[in-house]
Amino acid sequence: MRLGLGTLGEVAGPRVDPRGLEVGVVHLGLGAFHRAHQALYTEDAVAAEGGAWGICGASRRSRGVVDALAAQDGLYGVLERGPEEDRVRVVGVLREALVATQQPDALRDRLAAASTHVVTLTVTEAGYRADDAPGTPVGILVRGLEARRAAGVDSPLAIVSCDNLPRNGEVLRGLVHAFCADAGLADWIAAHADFPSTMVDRIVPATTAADRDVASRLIGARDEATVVGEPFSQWVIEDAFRGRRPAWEAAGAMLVPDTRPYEAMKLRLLNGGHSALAYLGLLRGHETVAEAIADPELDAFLERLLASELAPTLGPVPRIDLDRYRAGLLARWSNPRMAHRLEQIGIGGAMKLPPRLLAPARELLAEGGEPAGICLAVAAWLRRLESAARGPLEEEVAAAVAGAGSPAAAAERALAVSAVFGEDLRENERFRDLLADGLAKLTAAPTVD
Ligand code: CS2
Repeated sequence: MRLGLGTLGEVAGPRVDPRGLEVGVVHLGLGAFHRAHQALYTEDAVAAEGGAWGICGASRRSRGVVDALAAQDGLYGVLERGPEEDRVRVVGVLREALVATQQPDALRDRLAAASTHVVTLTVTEAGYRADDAPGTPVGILVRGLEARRAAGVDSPLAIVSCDNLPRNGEVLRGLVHAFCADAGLADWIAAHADFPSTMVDRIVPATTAADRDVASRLIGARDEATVVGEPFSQWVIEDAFRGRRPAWEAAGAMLVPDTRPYEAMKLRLLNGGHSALAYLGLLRGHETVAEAIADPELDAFLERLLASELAPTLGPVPRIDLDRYRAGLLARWSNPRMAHRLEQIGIGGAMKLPPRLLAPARELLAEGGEPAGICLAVAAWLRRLESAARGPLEEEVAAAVAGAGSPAAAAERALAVSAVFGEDLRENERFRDLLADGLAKLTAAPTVD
């Protein structure tokens, strides 16, 4: 028996009745993270306060997830993987799924529809580019907004970035603005679209065939669209909506005037810690986060990195106790039942490292501090690029470092790639020396002592 509307009543169903739930949200980037995060907040918001907030999700070009969901009437299971046991929840808020590159007009019409009030995005760090390929997330948004204007839809549209970038809403607003060919459209967008920034958090490893089997067994019907997530989840949203939106706060989201302290906390401690664990852990032969943090040397290194290099760059974070947050992170990473692969986290370092590790390094240096642990993690990334560079920027860094005769020369050459390191870090003697020390250490042996 395949999960779907036909199994409602036979298996534990979603918290809202998917039948008759109209679409009010368009989501770009139908990966596992959205389905394990914002979709649940939206479903819970509908369960608590109602509203026509079904989601139309668009994948960029992959048919796989769209077909699997179509065969299940949009229903799928979220496998919540606690340290002791698994639980499953069937989600029904996703009412439509399409492939952006194959159904561009349907997607444009959804964005233009008066019934659409919110657009959310999870398109990864690399999706925030201003190049003029119309198939990019920014191109899709502008085309939809153009159609919305042409259709005379005047209700405000909230465009909510959910990617791991500081000031993600502002960044997206700037890219959309820059992409607009005519000033009339840019003015119309400024008057009709909001771009709140958000901080999103939930660890969502890639789903395996075994995970789908477990979920199907727990659901009591075959689920080919399972996503896996840890029990923890957090969403902090800038309270900057002129129009309508789901009552996400009723689902546990925090709506705050300024998300910056939360962004810095999460990007530096969780994501920065993750990237350090990934590159150092891979060098030491580990495969998953739980394995890496069970390595006593790495665990001690991470505690030091968080406590003496990353946390000191944070100001107070309203309603959060940072010591507890840090302890919570170590517990989340240690969850032995989560197979969160270091390789997955290691992808895209050229985009990930600047906000996660380089920004705090700069601030630490400015205060006279020593980002030795950060530099060791960056050195591990450089080592990883020798075999795993992906994309033009990483290839540029790998090529710059290749053949350097000494760690000092390698550090010098890497830092010359200003698209990653800016113009300032190569001029900073302390940073350069620490990076060279890190490279020397890792060349001798992948030690983190
Ligand atoms: C990870 C994130 O892959 C990565 O770079 O650091 O995906 C991380 O798991 C999420 O941001 C957690 O919220």
